[in-house]
Amino acid sequence: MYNGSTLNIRDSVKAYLRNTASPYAIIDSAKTRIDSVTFNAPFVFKNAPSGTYYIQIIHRNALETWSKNGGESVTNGILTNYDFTNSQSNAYGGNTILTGSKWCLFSGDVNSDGSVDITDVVSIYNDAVNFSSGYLATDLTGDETVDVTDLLIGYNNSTNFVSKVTPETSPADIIMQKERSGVKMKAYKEGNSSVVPK
Ligand SMILES: [Ca+2]
Ligand SMILES: [Ca+2]
Repeated sequence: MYNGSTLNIRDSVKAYLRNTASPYAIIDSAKTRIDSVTFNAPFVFKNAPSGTYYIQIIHRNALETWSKNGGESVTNGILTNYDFTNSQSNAYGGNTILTGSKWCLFSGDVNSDGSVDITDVVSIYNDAVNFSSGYLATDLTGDETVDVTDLLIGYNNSTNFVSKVTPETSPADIIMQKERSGVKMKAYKEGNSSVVPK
């Protein structure tokens, strides 16, 4: 959505407050819109007692991303601002990508399964060839049309086997996820449509 200076759309984003200890229970949630110029997404958590939590970010086509290791201090009923953009280390596992001067969430997890892989790319491709438009998960750039620009972003992230890194994922999970993405990519290239719909 970031075009190097602003966001193409004031898009809605959801945040969950998660306990900092396993099993990282969900304590509260809030929804807001990200300002396209200031990149602020002010959240107010009304239910959670003040304390230290992970902030988990969910967006229609961004990769699920959590705040940095250790959790953040959140006060009940008070605006919470957390900046992912100024440092890679503000995302759990450093799982963000530098675009211009901003650290951005990875884009392209169209089906919200925690990784950007060929399944997402095929969805974007299908909407691109149909000239789909509107508020769609496959519109990665946020310009309300699905075209080759969206496809390239998704494709690049899929070839890098981008997948979520959270307190719930172990290094072994990440390796497994990358292997699964690789197997799906290989099957797709071999024309095995039972693994990946065409
Ligand atoms: Ca996906
Ligand atoms: Ca687009």
